[in-house]
Amino acid sequence: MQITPDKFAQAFEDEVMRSFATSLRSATPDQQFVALANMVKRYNAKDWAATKQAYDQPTRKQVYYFSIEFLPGRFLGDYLLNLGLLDTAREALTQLGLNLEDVLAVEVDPGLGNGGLGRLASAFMDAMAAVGMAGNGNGLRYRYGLFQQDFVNGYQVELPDDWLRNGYVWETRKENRAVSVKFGGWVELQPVRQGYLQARYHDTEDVLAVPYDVPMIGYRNGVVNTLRLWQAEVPTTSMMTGTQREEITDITRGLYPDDSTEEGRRLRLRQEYFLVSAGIQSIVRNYRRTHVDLFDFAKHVAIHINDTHPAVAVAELMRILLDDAHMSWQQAWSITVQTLSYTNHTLLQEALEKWSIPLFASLLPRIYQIIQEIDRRFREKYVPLRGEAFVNRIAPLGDGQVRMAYLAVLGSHAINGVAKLHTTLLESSVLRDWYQLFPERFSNQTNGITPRRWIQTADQPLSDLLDQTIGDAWRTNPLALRSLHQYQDDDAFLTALNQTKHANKQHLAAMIQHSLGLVVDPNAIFDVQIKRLHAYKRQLLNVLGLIDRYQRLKAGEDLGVKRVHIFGAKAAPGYYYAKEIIKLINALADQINHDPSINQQLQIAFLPNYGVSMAEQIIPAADVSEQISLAGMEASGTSNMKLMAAGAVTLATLDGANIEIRDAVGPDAIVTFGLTADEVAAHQRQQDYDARALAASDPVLTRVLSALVDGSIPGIESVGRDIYDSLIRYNDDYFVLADFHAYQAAQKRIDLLYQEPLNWARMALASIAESGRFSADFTVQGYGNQIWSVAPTHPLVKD
Ligand code: 26V
Repeated sequence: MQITPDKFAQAFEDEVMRSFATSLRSATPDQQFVALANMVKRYNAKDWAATKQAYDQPTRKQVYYFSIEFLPGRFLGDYLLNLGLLDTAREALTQLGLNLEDVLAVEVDPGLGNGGLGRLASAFMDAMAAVGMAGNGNGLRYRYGLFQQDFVNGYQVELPDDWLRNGYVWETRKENRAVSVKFGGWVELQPVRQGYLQARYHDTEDVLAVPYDVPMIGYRNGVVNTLRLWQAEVPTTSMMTGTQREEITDITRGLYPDDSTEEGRRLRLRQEYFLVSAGIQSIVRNYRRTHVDLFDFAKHVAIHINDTHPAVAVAELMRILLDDAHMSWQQAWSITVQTLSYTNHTLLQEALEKWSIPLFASLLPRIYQIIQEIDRRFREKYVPLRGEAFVNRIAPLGDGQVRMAYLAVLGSHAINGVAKLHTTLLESSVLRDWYQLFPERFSNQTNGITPRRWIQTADQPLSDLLDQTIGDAWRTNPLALRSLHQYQDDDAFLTALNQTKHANKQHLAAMIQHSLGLVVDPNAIFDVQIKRLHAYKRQLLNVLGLIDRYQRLKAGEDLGVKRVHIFGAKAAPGYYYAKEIIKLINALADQINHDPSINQQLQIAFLPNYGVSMAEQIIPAADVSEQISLAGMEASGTSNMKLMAAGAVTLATLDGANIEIRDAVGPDAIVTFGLTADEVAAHQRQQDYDARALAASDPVLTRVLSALVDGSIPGIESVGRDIYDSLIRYNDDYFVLADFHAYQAAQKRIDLLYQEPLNWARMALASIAESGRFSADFTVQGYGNQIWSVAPTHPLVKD
């Protein structure tokens, strides 16, 4: 897109007048934002139409990425970047006496996901557009996103995320593309001809699925893909009453309903089937516009199942091929398996979805019939080969439940994990039997992040320094960042790198002061742990380290450096223990931040309502990236990659993608510590871990742990006791105490390293230089090659 800043400024003024009948001077920031967004939409429209037309070529293969979560973040800044207009817009607004960043900050951040899984889905959307892959997203348009987090007296409180209150400027409602999704009722199978049955559905509840399309603009390549978000509505002809209507609109009312009740679980399953059925019907309908039959469907369509939430796709595609296209079971099954692929995102047993058969069968009777037949044929084929016990362990139906992960594996030609270690563990534990059965279906696709959002848009000072130092090739191919290595002994560059970090820290310091009223020193180490609050991620290890540090400072020890520990984390509303950790962090922060005796050598900033937009402010300012999950528990992590790209030094256990980060930067540019996944597994197998004995024999741990229960931290009477009990009485499930000393020793190394600014900058340089391989552009190309058989039109070349 070519336009001068002057012209852009003029167009902006005109747009404000046209949209709001007001002059720029009297326009509100919200109006300024919408006007800019309207300009972007206009600039983008032709490319979007052209891309759709190109994808309609009957020989072009398309990918459909199904995900119950997307966390796109704000779009305007990235759209401007991708259109090549970011600098132009910034200059134009400056001419007009405005600040572009202020206008960008007006945009709502759609919280249509929980964390890493949803953010990954959005990174893939960005990356597929960037490399020119025909990638379509399918998700849900939740009326309310992930709750807004506030702290009251240190406790998390959840407020509704009314993100659509003022409308959403990027979406287009496509009512003419609506489809009908059927729930409940009963099925009649009528024989029509030899061996074929016609399914007739009776007394179903029909839900109208209306798509809202959001453009996904490729990086300066004219490609515009589509993220399609489905909304549940009452059919216009329906005679339904109030509560029935609400049952329908409830389907897309909110992200992840409370699944501790039967009603909540039923709603969740309704969401999953709604997404899958709407999405696949729409794909098939579109496909039929350019193909006479569905026999070559798998040649032209790849459907990806992001975690098990859309795994019912296996049965839904079968249903359409059998009942609507009247294919034989064999034909339908072969097409289904060739079309579908599945990514696993966690090894945690409690997160593997299973549905009780009565619930499933009553809600989705035809789908359940099909799963029964899938199960029957699976058993018929494999019991003779592998024996009853083996097949019982892994069949889609078992223990009175529908096992979604097993259905997904059986119905997909490709299954992948999200980091090397994770894939290995999948193959050797959670999906071991399946790996034995279908080894050729498994592959690893290590996660990635989008350097456009995290470096180019969010980290202006670093981007400028990179341009000045190595040119701007890194903006299209992040592997070009490797040329930074030649500056590793260039003191001028290393100093400049430290200066950009300092500038970003000043920025974050201002934000922290604004948000928490806490004044922090940009010369302190900014140590960052930002991710969902979960016991396995071990925010508690960080906290115990802080208690130890605080106690040492109070005892007059000189630790050589000032530190600010920054946290961002939401806890699931029903996850009581995680909420207790939040309270503990806030109580400790209160205590430490208000203790003049330690002279602000240590401060804690727990920023409420962590999300994508907040991450954009925190990450560029991070010195230390805390990636301290219990080894073997974090499938990959992606904040580790973002923080690495921002030049933070990674402090990590050998878990998830941390291992690949260590391999990338080399052992001297990362600080690792703690038990390995194998060691953890050995302790679990041998049941030889005794947290109580460990703590009792260790004076430091004894001193740290007593702070939880001796009243020295005000306000944690019951919370401190519960957390203490989780460690001592219930034997510390996540080996926090086992890794404590290794963690503190690692932090001590960080303290020493940080006191040598040029050496520190050298580590930061190595992180940035090697971060390119974690670009999601490479990740989606890996999926394209090994899973979807789809080639990019703007491939990114490795090495
Ligand atoms: C879900 C649940 C739900 C119920 C209770 C506990 C629990 C624990 C974990 C999960 C994780 C669901 C899947 C997920 O979000 N996995 C994340 O996916 C990221 C992208 O692949 C990856 O970087 C993270 O390591 C992984 O945790």
